[in-house]
Amino acid sequence: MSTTLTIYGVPQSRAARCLWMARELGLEHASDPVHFQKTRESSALAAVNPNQRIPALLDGTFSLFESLAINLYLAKKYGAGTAFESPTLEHEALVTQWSFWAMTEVEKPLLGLLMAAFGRGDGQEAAHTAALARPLKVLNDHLAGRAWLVGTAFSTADLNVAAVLAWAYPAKLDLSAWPRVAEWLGRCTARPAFKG
Ligand SMILES: N[C@@H](CCC(=O)N[C@@H](CS)C(=O)NCC(=O)O)C(=O)O
Repeated sequence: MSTTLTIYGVPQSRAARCLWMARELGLEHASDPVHFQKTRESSALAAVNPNQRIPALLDGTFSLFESLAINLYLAKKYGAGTAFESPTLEHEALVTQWSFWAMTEVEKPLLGLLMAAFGRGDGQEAAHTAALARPLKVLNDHLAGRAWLVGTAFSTADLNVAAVLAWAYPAKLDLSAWPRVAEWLGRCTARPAFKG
């Protein structure tokens, strides 16, 4: 499919989430690989995202920021006829629920562990690990008897949550207490579009 999409941000950043979605949908897109240490130096990025953070998306004249919001938009606009199209309002609501959940319940403490793994911890690693126990139990319980978060196929809910939770690997978070989460995350990250 020919598109006018530009995704801003190096793959070694939250832009990876949107690059993953773009690959899942087979979207042609340009990349402006703004580095996360140089976001303030890019006037092109500032024009698209006044927060001067990556990722950001430009689709024609439409601009959007927030990694998971970008993925919800890409799925809705370009995912018709694929597993990324929500068949019902309720399915779509659950996709939104899990996406917000990943950002509000998981991302911050996991980022704390990720920074620690790269030698830039805040000394609160025990608290971050403890904070993750509650959402990881919720996810582990939810995955009992189901392969995917919403419906019967890999969806934007899986992609958005896994894209956040994949930090568990470089953060060296031991997921063995939540085996269904570990297996599900393995299934998500085994997808060719993730590896790409
Ligand atoms: N909630 C935002 C967070 C964006 C964000 O903080 N991105 C980082 C890179 S992963 C960044 O741009 N850092 C540079 C800066 O904050 O100036 C999203 O998910 O898109």
